[in-house]
Amino acid sequence: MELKEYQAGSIQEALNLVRRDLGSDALILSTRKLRGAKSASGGSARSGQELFEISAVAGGIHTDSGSNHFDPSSLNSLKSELMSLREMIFLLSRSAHLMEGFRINPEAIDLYARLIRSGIAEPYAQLFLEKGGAFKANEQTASNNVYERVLKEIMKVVDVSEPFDQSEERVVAAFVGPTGVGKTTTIAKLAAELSLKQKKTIGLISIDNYRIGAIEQLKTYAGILDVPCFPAFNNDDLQFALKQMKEKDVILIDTAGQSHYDMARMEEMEKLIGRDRSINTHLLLSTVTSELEMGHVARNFGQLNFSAYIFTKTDETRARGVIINQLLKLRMPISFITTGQRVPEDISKATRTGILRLIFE
Ligand SMILES: Nc1nc2c(ncn2[C@@H]2O[C@H](COP(=O)(O)OP(=O)(O)OP(=O)(O)O)[C@@H](O)[C@H]2O)c(=O)[nH]1
Ligand SMILES: [Mg+2]
Repeated sequence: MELKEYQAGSIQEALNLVRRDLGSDALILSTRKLRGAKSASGGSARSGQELFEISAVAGGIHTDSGSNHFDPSSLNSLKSELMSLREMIFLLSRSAHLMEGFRINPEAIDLYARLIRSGIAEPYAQLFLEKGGAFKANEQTASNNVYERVLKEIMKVVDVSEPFDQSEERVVAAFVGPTGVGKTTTIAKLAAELSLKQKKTIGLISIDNYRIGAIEQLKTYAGILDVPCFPAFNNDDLQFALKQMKEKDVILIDTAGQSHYDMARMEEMEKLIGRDRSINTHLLLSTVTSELEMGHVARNFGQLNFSAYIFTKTDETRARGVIINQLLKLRMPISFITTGQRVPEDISKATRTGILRLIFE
């Protein structure tokens, strides 16, 4: 793998040089503005003018098995936010404003690529860079500071909640969301954590009128933890179960997964749990869901008056920036993050720094 450097009087010209020499599969390793330097590689800049430098390698390095003798471990030492030339030209062509920002501070390109790679949507990535001062000329020498400031801006949109910590009163929490997002598994993880580690007394309720034997999964966990588990098919059942377990510290209510487009079922669920202010409802969103669909899920489940998000299956994607996209669409605190299938290990209480680490490490 041969690293090559290209210099020209504008980013676009430098990109053209890369494309001409290495083809459109080239990978951009770094971009920077050289002050007062002279063009050294045939670029069009003259002395005293702005000069931009791009370091790039030929593309296709991770698909070829041996013919180019590329050692994959050496890629790790390079920046993780590599961008293909094709991607970069595509992104730049979409926004003159972005192009201008990169002209002022070419190093912002690496940061932008990093945000995009992490799953943060383009307009939001641009917004965070702007807010973090990444497009200001006098910031260009302090790229670490810019990175930190951008992270701080992202952190500002993250709120967290701690539903089970401080309360003296009984906490009743319901878990809602589309099918298969991990509601029952998350309840099992929480029940184990709360009962075994925090020594709280727990009760479980399952509201699922749609599937035969739906309660069995929850009952199995209840049996292992030796906690009571009640089925509830209607409001009377629910009130009965809540009464039976009035001495418990925490009641966790499992619900049937449902399509967010099935508004009839949404209304049924609203009557059961959405109107009762003593129930804290958590909406579970799988991070594997597309940004667009996640937005629809949250909007339609909004009818249930949920008060926190739980993002699940964060182990199944590297584009965890969808969490930030969702917060920008509908701001709501995050209570928990789940990170795998293991019960009870794979769950963490949401913290602002933990979430940033999850997205950017
Ligand atoms: N990789 C991964 N899998 C998970 C996670 N949480 C749950 N799962 C898996 O997702 C699948 C569905 O989990 P459930 O807990 O049954 O999901 P649910 O939301 O209760 O499903 P329904 O009740 O059918 O709507 C199971 O195979 C779980 O092991 C997670 O954080 N990561
Ligand atoms: Mg379930």
